[in-house]
Amino acid sequence: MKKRDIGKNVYKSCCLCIAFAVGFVGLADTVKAGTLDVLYYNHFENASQRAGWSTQYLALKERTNNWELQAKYVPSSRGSERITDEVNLSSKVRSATLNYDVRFHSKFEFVRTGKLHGLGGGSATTGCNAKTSRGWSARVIWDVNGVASIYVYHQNRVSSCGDRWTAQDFRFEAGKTYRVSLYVSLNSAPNVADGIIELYVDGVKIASANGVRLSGRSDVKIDKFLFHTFHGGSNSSYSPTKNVFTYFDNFLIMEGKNIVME
Ligand SMILES: [Ca+2]
Repeated sequence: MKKRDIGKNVYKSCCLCIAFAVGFVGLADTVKAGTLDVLYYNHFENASQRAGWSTQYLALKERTNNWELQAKYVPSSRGSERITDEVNLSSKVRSATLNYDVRFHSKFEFVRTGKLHGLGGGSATTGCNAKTSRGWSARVIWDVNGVASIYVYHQNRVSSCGDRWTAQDFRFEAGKTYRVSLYVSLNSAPNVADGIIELYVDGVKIASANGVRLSGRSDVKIDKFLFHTFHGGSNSSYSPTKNVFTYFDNFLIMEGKNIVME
């Protein structure tokens, strides 16, 4: 798995850092201000932001004067071909919010479980790997009929392949665009189960996980953007019937609880 240098995409806080109330703000205002703790930002509107994102399964597309990232999900024997990348954040923090837009193409097939991007720390455990104090991850998943969940590899997990907290009153739908926000607050100490993860869609909290022991070490914090999206899965029951697509835009990761609308 390659590491991407976020380089020019980082708009880091300056010494004029102002107190920023938890709440809802506009993306443009946030980034232009340049005074907030932005850990990662990419809206794909300039060449440096688009550089490196074209891969076998990812392509930059211009649509109505806006650039966005198209993900192509190619059926495989265990869901769809894995689209995974890790971006190191500009600093290690104890709480952060990942915000992004996702549009499911009108012909998208949810099938069974599939992954959407999240945050991680240390070795960022995923993929049914063994528990380790050195790593954790929190991502979003879709399930049958677009049911949405928070999906977490934490220190006290019951399932070796990650635990989930499922939204009760929300489903993703093909053909629609959503603003996803995933807030993570680490446990206060390695042996204390008081971490929090909250999932918002279009600014509305749809699922939350409380009392989670995410990190098992004081030096393992939030330091990675996990760009993960694929169907599956361990067998072809997770696989779409054909190539299907989503579109991503306006990635913004900020320190603290910042549910930022596009
Ligand atoms: Ca864009």
